[in-house]
Amino acid sequence: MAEQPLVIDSNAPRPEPRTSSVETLRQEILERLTYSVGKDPAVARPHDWLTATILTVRDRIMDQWMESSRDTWRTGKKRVYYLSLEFLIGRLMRDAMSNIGIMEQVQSALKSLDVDLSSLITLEPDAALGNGGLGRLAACFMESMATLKIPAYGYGIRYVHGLFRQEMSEGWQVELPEEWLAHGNPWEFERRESSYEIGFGGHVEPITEPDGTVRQEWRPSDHVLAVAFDTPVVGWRGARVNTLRLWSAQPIDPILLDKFNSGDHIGALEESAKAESITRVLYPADGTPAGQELRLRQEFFFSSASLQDIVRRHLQQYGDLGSLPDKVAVQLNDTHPAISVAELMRILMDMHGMKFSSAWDICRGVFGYTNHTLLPEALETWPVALLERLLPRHMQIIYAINAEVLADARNRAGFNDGQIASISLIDENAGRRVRMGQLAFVGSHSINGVSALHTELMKKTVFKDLHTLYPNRINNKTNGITPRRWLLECNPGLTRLITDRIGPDFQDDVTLLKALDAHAGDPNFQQQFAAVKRANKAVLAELIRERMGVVVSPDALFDVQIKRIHEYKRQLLNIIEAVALYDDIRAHPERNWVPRVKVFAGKAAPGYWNAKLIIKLINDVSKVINNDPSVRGLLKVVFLPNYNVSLAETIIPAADLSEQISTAGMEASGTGNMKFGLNGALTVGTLDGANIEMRDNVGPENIFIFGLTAEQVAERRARSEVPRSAIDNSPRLKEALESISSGLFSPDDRNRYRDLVGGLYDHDWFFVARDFDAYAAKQREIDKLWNNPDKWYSMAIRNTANMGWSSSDRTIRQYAEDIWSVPVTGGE
Ligand code: B1N
Repeated sequence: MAEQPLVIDSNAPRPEPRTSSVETLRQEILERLTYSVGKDPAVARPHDWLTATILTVRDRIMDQWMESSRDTWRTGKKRVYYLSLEFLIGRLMRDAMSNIGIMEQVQSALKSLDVDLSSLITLEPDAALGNGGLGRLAACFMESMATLKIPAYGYGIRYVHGLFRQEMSEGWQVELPEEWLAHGNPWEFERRESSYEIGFGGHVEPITEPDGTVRQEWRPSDHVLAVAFDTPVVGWRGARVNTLRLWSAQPIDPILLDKFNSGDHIGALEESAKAESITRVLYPADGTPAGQELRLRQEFFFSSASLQDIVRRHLQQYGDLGSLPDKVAVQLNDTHPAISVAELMRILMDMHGMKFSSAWDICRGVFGYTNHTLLPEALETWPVALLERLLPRHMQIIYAINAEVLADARNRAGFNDGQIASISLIDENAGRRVRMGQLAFVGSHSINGVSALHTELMKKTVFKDLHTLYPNRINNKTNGITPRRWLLECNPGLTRLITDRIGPDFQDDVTLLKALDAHAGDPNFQQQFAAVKRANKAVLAELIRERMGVVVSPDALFDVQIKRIHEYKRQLLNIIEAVALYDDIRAHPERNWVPRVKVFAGKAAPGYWNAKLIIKLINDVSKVINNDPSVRGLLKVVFLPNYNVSLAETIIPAADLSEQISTAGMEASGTGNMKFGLNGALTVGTLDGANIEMRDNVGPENIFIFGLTAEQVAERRARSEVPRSAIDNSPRLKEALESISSGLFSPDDRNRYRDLVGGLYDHDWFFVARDFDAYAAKQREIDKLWNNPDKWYSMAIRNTANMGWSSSDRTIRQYAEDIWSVPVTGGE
C-alpha cells in the first residue's frame, strides 16, 4: 500500500492559541465542565472539576504539540523512538501546569470558583504503567527529550491495570487491581486511524517471485489490532511537546455474530477477550523475567505495532527505507522490546524485498540497546519451541542472524568453542532458549549500561565475549532524573529558598545549583534550609498519622528507604539494624539517643516470598517498637503502604537520610539516590551503581559510604566464603538475629522468621551479615552528626549544590550525541 507523501500546508487555517489569564481560565473551566463533562457547576463533583481543569490545561498544550510535529515534518529532523514496556509517569496535571507556567493562574481561577487546586491534584490517579526505576527512567527521559527539543516518541502499552495497589492485611502485602482508567483519561487521544494488525502463530510460506528469487512470507493464524492512544509530553517552559504513544489490543472482529445468533453469547465474545487480554495488565515482575507466553505476546505486540508505525511514517515522509538510519533512532529499553530486531528484519526483507545484508546494516544503524541489570535470573530468555510456535518467521530470522554472528566470531576473531557458546543467540544448556540480551546486542550499534560501575561489570561478565568481538559498542550513560518533577514540583519550598538565594537561573540549568556551595557555611541559610525541611517533614508526619495512626515528631531524624522490596536492596539489613538499635536503647536508657523515624515503603513482586516476608517483618518489628514505652518514642518504624510516584513526591522532600544500601555490584544504577540528594538528604550507601558517581560529585566528606566493594563481594563469592564468623564476631548482630528468629516480634508464629534468619547463617547471598557492623557503625556516626545541626545542614546544602550532574537532561544530551546522532537545541 503506497502512501502519498504527506505535504504540510503551512497556510491551513488554525484557531487562535489559548491565552492564560485568570479570567479566561475561569471561563474555560466552566465551559469545559458544562460542555465537555456535561455537568451543571451547581452539582459538579470533585472528579468533574478535575476533568474540566485537565481539559483546560490540555488545551494550552495543543498548539505547541501540533507545531512540534509540523516542525519535524518540515525540517526533516531525525526522530528518536524510545521503546519501553514500562512508563511510570505518575500524575500529569501538576507537571503540565508547572512546565508551561500556569500553576498560579489556574489556582486563582479555581479559587474564584471555590475549588481547591491542591485537593484536585491529589485526586488525579497515579499512572503506574511500570514497576520501578526502569519505568520511571523512561518517564524522566520523555520529559527531558521534550525539554531539549528532540523530536521523540515513547512507545509502550496502554495497560488497563497498571501496577497492583498494595494493601496491608495484618502486616502482609495483599495485591489489588489498580483502576487508573475508572474515571476516564482526559490526557489521552485515541487514534483509530493509526492501528495495525499484529500476527501470531501460523506458518512461513516461501514465495517464488517472477524473477525467480524466493521470498519468505509469514502467514499468521491469529491477528489482533493494535490501536494507538496518544498522550502529550510537555518539556520545561513548553519548549516542545512530544508524544507518548501507547498501544491497546483490540479484536479484529469484536463479536462473532454467527455464534451470538446461534445462542452462544459468551463464545461470541471470545475473540474480544483473548485480544484484550494482551494489554490488560502490567507484569508486576521487577528484576525477574516473567516466563509466561502472555508476556512474550505483549513484547511482540508493542514492538511490531511500533515498528510498523515508524516505517509507515518514514515512508510517508521520505519514500525510501535506505535512509532509515539517518532519520530514525530506536532505543530498546532493556530486552523487553528486543524481538524488534527480528521484526524490523522481517519488515525490511519480507515486506520490502531487501536482502539480508542490507537489512542487517539498517538494523544496526537504527537500534541502540540499554541494559538495566546483570542479575543472571533477570536476563530474558525464551524457549525456542515457544518462539517457533508463536513467531515462526522470527525464529528463522534469529537463526540467520546467529549464523552471521558466529561466522564473524570464528573467521574474523578466531573464537574458540567456549566463546562461541557464550555469544550464541541460542543457549543450549537448559533446554534450547533464545537469549534476548545477545539478540539486542548484536542487532544494535550501541549497548549502554546505566552507571560507570555497571557498564564496567557488563564488559567483564554477561557481555564479556561479545565485547571482545565488538569492542566499540559498549558505552556508559549514567541515569538521571528530571529536576522539574523531582525538585521544582515536589519541593516548592526549597525551590523558593534557592531562588531567593541564587536567583532563578538554576531552574533552566540545574548545574547552576553549584552556586549554593558558597552558602553552605552561612548559619542563616542553614537555618532556612532546615526550616524548609522541617515543614516538609511536618507534612509527611501528618500523612503518617492519618494513614498509619502513628505519631512521629518532625524534629526526629527521618531515615528513609523507599524502593521495590528485593533481597539485594537489603531492606533486611536496615530492619535488623533497627532491632539492634532497639536493644541498645533499652540496654542503655541513659545515653543521649538521637530520635529517629525509620520510614519504609515499596512493593514486592507477588510471587517473591522472601520479599513479602521482609515486609511482614518490618511491620512486626514496628508494632513492637512503636508500642514499647521504654523506647520513649526515640525510635519509630513505619511501613507506608502502596508506594508510588505520588507518595515518593511527598516522602523525598521530607527525608534527612537516604538509604542506598544494596549489595555492591547488584544495583545497576539507582535513581532514587539522586532524587534524595537533590532534595538535601544525606546518603548512607554502598559503593554501588550511581552512588559511586554521587560520592565523586558531592565529595566523600558529604556522604556516608560503608561496606564491601563489588570486587570484594565477587572475590568472596568466588571462594564460597562461609559467612557464619561474621555473626559470631558481632554480638549486636547475633542478639538481633536471635530475637528475630526466636519469635520476639512474631509471638503468634514464633517460627515465622527462622528460615529467613537461617539463610544469613548458611549462605548470606546478599552479604547482610558481613556488612552489618560497618553499617551499624556508620549509623552511629550519623547520630553524632545529627547532634551538630550546623554541620549536618552544611552537608545537606552541599548535596543539593552538587547534584546538577544527576539531571536527565545531561543523560539525554549524552544519548543524543553519542548514540542517536541528533542535535540538541533546547534547554540552553
Ligand atoms: O533499572 C533502573 C536502575 O536504576 C536500577 O538499578 C535497576 O534495578 C532497574 C525486568 C527490570 N533493572 N532491571 C529492571 C524491570 C522490570 C522487569 O520486568 C527488569 N529494572 C531495573 C533504571 O536503569
